[in-house]
Amino acid sequence: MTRPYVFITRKLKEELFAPLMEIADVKMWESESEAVPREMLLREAQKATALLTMLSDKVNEELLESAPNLKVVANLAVGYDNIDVKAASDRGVTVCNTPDVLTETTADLTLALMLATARRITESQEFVKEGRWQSWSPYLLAGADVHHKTIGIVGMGKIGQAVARRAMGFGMEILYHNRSRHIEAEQELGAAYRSFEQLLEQSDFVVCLTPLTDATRHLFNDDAFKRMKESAFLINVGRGQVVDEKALIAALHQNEIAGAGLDVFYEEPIGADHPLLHFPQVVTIPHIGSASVETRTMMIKLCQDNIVAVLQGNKAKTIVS
Ligand code: 8YV
Repeated sequence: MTRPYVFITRKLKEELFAPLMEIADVKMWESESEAVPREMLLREAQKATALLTMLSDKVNEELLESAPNLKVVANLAVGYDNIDVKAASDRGVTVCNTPDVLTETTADLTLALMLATARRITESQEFVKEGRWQSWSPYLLAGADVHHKTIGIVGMGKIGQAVARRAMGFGMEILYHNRSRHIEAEQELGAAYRSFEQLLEQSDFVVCLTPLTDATRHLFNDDAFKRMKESAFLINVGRGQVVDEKALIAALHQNEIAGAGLDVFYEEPIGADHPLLHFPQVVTIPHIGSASVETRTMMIKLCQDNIVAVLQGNKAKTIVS
């Protein structure tokens, strides 16, 4: 019997893949930082029994059509907006993601970004590095308090709840908006449900963690920014396309909001000439929500476990479809 063939779309630590290599032929794309070219991905998909993919790989009809042997796609992320899950399910291809293992790490980063934005940490570092710190003044780089303010979490899934737990430690009032209510979160975290509009109007920090779907694309539009307090900050650790970037830029120009902390962007990666980089009140980081060494290892292992399970005829641990 021929061994299954697994294609991994980035160069990852080979030593992590011993269990998979025992049962399958494994090939990795040679680069750690560059996405695999589309033609090559399509070529590899033709032979693949399993794919380990990144958010930058589009798993759509075109790819699935060219992959007759494909049984499982394991995406190295909790989000899977790069995958046409319905088209995969229709063909009997299992789609897996990496929930849970990245929850706490992503919540840590969310708090870090919120604090950095409110307290002007990156601006302060540039100030010191550029030798501009020559005297002290009472309002030097004075930012906004985080403690005891109101946080509004849009998307109260596991990461949203982990953010809320951290916010409790800062004495914050916690509001949330979600497709469905989370009675447990309300009881355990004292989080209060609000409509999206109420949340925007009442929060000092609006934290976007909602997945990208047709319903959430451009959720943050002109109207949303107009509803936010002029003193409020948008913190986006979810998906860039949930925010209409043109509307955000206009809102920042018109001081409709105080600033933004952004881990995600409409089109990634962004270049050094991106308009959002011109605002001192915007902190930008390169989609590193779950990027700790420990968590990346757990995400990779979970992808591998899922692939091994499917290849051995068992049920994968974390199935999307
Ligand atoms: C990842 C993410 O950092 O899991 C997700 O959905 O957006 C992040 O955790 C990254 O995109 C890895 O693919």
